[in-house]
Amino acid sequence: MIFYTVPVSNYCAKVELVLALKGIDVDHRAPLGGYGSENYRAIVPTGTVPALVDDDLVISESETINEYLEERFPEPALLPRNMKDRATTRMLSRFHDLKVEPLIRALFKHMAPSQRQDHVIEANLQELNQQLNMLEKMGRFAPYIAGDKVSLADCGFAPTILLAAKMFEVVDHPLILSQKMMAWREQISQHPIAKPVLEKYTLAVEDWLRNKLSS
Ligand SMILES: N[C@@H](CCC(=O)N[C@@H](CS)C(=O)NCC(=O)O)C(=O)O
Repeated sequence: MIFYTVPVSNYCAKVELVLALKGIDVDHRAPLGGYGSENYRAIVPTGTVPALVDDDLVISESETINEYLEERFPEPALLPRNMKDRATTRMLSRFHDLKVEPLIRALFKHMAPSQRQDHVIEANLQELNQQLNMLEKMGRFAPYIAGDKVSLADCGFAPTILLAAKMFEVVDHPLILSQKMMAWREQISQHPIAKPVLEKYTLAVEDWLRNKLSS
């Protein structure tokens, strides 16, 4: 399988976590000509990363890729066996993609001091805190988001919260997480398989932020 990825993408890190947790070996490739390029679109029509090629199958969208990996490599399971718990886990993962991540993505351009607008950063931070409060009510945090085992839901939130914390730190509006969220963050960042993936992702984020700050 070929996995198209770029190091700084939190959506790619979301899939990287699943690959690592399931012990799946893939051929990592950077999108030829960069994402969005004509060359890359000839292989992956959406032009986005992450993307996965498995023989004649070409899929983009991190959630679809992770669900496919879960079906193709069922063990270790990253969705609960119980149908209702599985539905809840999927809801949490969708909540990440639709409600939380876009608030962070909207601030990417504000990392460059020349384009920074404090009121936008403050508004998004406030909205993020509200969404994280909601997440706490919907999740179990026992200690992982959906329960006692790492699940697909953790794989989206772990890189995005890491990225958000670094971004808000450099713009002097620290992201203050609740005790529950902090305990979860500690747990996932110390997970023996997730840890090296998240450490590698941290370096990519720090590098990206250094570039943004000097632009
Ligand atoms: N919803 C997509 C989002 C992926 C995404 O936005 N990827 C970015 C890089 S982090 C990208 O490819 N951007 C290029 C574009 O949107 O054309 C997913 O879950 O995979």
